[in-house]
Amino acid sequence: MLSARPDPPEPWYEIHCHGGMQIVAWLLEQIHEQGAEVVTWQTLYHGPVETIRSLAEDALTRATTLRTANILLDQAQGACERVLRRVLELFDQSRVNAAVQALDRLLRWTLLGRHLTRPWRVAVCGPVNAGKSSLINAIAGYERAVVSPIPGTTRDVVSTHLALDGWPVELLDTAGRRHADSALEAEGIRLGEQQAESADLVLWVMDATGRPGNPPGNALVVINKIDLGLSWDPADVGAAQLVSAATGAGIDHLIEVISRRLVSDPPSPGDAVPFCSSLIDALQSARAAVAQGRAGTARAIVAELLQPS
Ligand SMILES: Nc1nc2c(ncn2[C@@H]2O[C@H](COP(=O)(O)OP(=O)(O)O)[C@@H](O)[C@H]2O)c(=O)[nH]1
Ligand SMILES: [Mg+2]
Repeated sequence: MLSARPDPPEPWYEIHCHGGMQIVAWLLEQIHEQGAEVVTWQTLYHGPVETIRSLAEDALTRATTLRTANILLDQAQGACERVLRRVLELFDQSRVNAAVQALDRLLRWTLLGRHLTRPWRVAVCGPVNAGKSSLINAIAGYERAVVSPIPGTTRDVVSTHLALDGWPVELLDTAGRRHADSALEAEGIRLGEQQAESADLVLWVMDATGRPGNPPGNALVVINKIDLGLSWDPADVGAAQLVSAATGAGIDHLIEVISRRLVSDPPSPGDAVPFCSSLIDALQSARAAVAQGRAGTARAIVAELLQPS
């Protein structure tokens, strides 16, 4: 389908086609052979120069939830850029303390900023048969992980992508820890432990009808199968979420708790949020420079960020 808007100042033609990437590539080739220059959407949309706003627009196209898209849209409309200009002004007025405060306000959202286009990784760990795979299915609301009454079925790390309270999350289903009968299973357990170490949050699932164990210190403890009744005192493991993957009891609340563990202090509409790792790294270097008494270096870092490249 061709849609044309041939009037000045610039004639505009849109081609909409079916057939996948190959057809698009072929069409571009044909048009290029006719003398047209092929450019990316970024160049077409905001020119070849990269600014903080154009970086945010770019990130916006990679947002997977409405909540993260809204935050990125604020940055594309200049929220972050405005604060950085203000920081630069404060440095120029030698108001270093005020500049630091503004930097610290931005850096409150370091973790969130790194997870606007990349999901938070939440590892679901715990003993075999506690109901880890069932819990993931209950949270996701669909059958994704393998659930079976035979202990140790989840041999590989299976991941499920979903939005929890508007945050993009990758739930990692790990093999339970127990004595491994086969090399394959041992590999599954090893993979699971590796995932748990690098995860942003560990959910430690325990069986309400089993024996209380020793959940790792910073994990979010979930006691599952409460539909069968509790055979031990949940106070034995400290704060815990009581759920039933089978009936869905407690799942809504668990999702809220996970969301608050990931983002305890979500930004308000219009807030400046540093939205990508390169920006966050630069701001952290600037902050570290001021801490070492090098305000000039910090100023230069911020100025560099505001310089179109
Ligand atoms: N009654 C009851 N059974 C459950 C619940 N969650 C899991 N199960 C059962 O417990 C067994 C082990 O579950 P699974 O999710 O495979 O455990 P995993 O090894 O931790 O992944 C299966 O038979 C499930 O149907 C629950 O909330 N209530
Ligand atoms: Mg499993």
